[in-house]
Formats: sequence, structure tokens, C-alpha cells
Amino acid sequence: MTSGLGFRFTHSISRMPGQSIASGLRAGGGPDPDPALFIAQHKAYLVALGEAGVEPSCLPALEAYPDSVFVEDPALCMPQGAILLRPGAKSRAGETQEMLPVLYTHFDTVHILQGPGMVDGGDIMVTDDEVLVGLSARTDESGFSELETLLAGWGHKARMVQTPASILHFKTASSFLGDNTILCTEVMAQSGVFDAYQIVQVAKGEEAAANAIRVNDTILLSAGFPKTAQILRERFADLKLVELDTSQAALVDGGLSCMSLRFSRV
Ligand code: CIR
Repeated sequence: MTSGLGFRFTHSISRMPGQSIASGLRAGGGPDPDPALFIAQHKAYLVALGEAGVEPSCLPALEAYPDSVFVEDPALCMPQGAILLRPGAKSRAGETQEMLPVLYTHFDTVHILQGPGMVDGGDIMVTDDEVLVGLSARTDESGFSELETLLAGWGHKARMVQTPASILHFKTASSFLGDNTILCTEVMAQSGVFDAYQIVQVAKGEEAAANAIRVNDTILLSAGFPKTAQILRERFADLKLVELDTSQAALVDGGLSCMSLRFSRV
């Protein structure tokens, strides 16, 4: 079966949540995640990645960086190499030094954003034709320009778009599912950003389902969104749908895409 992504993911990088995840950043004032439950949910996530056909690697927890389980934000992995980003939250800036040697174990070429701009990986969506970068509280125009230049050197076209003000990251409310198709919220669907794509909207009241990931012939979806799960089962009848409990990541504004860097290596 083909992936509909134009390639297959072979590897992923994740990082164990630490006890300090209880102090993770969050926009609202909700309860702290339970580290033990988060670790259990994270293990299930790694198993699902493995079953989807990648070789998942998991780095040890970094207690000094409460949000470091969200490895998507400090780096971007592309077919030609990796880019070390500049996360917009001060408390997360040091995560990049920890990620750099890890990227070198997988990629010959690693570019490093020099700044002063900032970019969080959660604001970057790579589709088959372009790289969308959403401006947000964590990603600014200067960061976009530097990233755009690096991507252009690898032949990728970057497009600057706006992340809706009410959400943390561009991909909090949208996901590329392959086959030129985007899963997103109504607000994102109506923004015009995805006019060149087929849009599948999450069900009303299930906005948090929009952060899903396509890994080869599998779609990983957060559990608890039955209407969206049904929509995806019908739209992607040839793919496997796996629902995963992400309740603890959600307490600190995280979702499925944030907990791994997925890429293809021979
Ligand atoms: C943060 O605010 O940075 C973390 N608590 C959540 C990051 C989630 N990452 C993502 O959506 N890419």
C-alpha cells in the first residue's frame, strides 16, 4: 500500500516527559499533568509510532526543561537535513543545545537558525508542495525569513501565514494528512490558508482533534473525539486509525504532533 505522502517515514525522535512536566507552560490556569500518567500515555504513543512503521527513538527526560517532551518545537527535519530552530518561549530556548547532537546522529547536514527571529516547530506544516509557517506568539516574521532562506537552499517553498490568535501553534488547529488533504478546525478552514487543499473539518466541539498525525498508512488521532474519528474512517477508509489518550499533554497545550520529530532516512 502506498502512503499517499509521497514517501515513508522511517524514524522518529521523542523525549520522555520528566517529573517537571507538572510545571510545563500553559495558556490557561488548568491542573498540572500527572507525570506518571503522562509517561504511560507517552509509552503508548511510542508503541503506536513503531506499529506505524517507524523506528522510534526516545531520549531521556530533561528535568531542567519541563516542556522538552515536545520535541517538535526545537527542530525541523527535512529530507535534505535538519534545522535547529529558535523556540519563542524563554524557558524552552536551552532545549536546542540538547537537540543539536541528536540531530547530528541522524543527519549529515544541520542548519542552525541564528536569530534574532524565533520559530517553533509547532508552527511549521510541511506538505508535499510547500512549507507553511504560521506567525504566532512563538514565531515571528524575522524567524520566518531566516527559515525561508534555508529552505529555499534545499528547493522548498515557504509560505508565511497567520496562526489564529486563540491558539498556541499553527498545527494546534490543523494537520497535513497526505493526499493533499488537511484536517482542521472551522476557523482554519475559513481562513483561506488551505484553499489549495482538500479540507476535512473536525466535528463541531471537537476542535482539539485537529492536531493529528499521518504516519505512513496510519493516522494517529487523540482519543475522545468520536465524530471526527468517524469522519476520518470514512474519508481514509484504506488507512488505519489509532486513537491515543493525550489528556496529560493537553493540560500543557500539547498534542500528538508535538511529541515526535518524524523523518525518512535510508
Ligand atoms: C509550550 O507551551 O511550549 C508547551 N507547554 C506545549 C508545546 C506544544 N507543542 C506544539 O504544539 N508543537
